[in-house]
Amino acid sequence: MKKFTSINDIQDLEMILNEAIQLKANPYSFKDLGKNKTLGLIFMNPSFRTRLSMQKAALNLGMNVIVLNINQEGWKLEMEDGSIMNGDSVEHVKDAAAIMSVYCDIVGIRCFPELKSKEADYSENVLNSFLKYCTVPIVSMESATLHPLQSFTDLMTIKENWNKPSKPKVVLTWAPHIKALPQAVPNSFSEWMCKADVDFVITHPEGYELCEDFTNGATIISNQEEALKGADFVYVKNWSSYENYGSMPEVKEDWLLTNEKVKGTNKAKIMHCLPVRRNVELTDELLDGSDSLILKQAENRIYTAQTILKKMLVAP
Ligand code: AN0
Ligand code: CP
Repeated sequence: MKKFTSINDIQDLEMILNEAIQLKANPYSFKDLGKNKTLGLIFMNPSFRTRLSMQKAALNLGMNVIVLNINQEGWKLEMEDGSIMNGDSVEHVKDAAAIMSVYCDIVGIRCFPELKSKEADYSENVLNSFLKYCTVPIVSMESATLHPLQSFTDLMTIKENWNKPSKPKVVLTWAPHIKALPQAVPNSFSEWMCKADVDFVITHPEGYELCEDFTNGATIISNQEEALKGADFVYVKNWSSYENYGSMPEVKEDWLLTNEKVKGTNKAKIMHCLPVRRNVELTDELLDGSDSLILKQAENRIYTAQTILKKMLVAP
């Protein structure tokens, strides 16, 4: 596997899900595969789970790991080809990516959107520059528009927690937040759910429509109560507006999910990628309740990362 930047890099979804489940049962079964191989992680934004689960996954495979928080510890990167670098930026991505490829056998990159220009963010300029100039496999650790490691994990967690022959109903619901957040997690979740064997519904307030490139195939219901009816899994996430890019249009109704609202579901399991602002995005009662899958999702981040790294080690 040369890159993992979206579901389009997966050939057989069912097969890779089973591979992750097998690795979870036997995490050290490939502990020599990564001997003398190095994973290099570049973070342009904060991270807790992605950083630690990638490291843990690499260690389980016997790899070495090096990490650079580039915005705090590295030189400011220039992304534009042919630019005259007489401004803020000190190092061109062309050089940085080429050098990472000498030091590392696999490179991970986290590059959030700036949420200023839709065109700039949705062009995935940063991720694409690394793809262009790195000569080793690249893993997205959340880019401007997608978070494929998270969605792979979410689907794995749904599969593990569903044992009926019928398709589960999965609802993605918008949640309140105090800051404008990227659309990467819901875009990516939607893209994966539309390809998975589930009935997928999205619900959000007016003004929070996601980019149709990723929601194609989903049922969109604007009334949250209606959307939640009979849900088996409820995935909670805030995102900022795509249309009025990066803004937070006013929401009059109460979108915070509560125990009361969950009563209309089919005893739904509650999911969130984390980090979560407790009692702003999701209540303590749901996060800490017996139907919460949040810790299982965080745990599974190890095994989906390990599956992707393993594929890159076996056939780079
Ligand atoms: C990020 C986001 O919403 O994309 C990362 C989530 C995994 N969350 C925040 O910035 C709080
Ligand atoms: N879910 C997730 O990607 O968490 P971090 O932002 O902490 O890595």
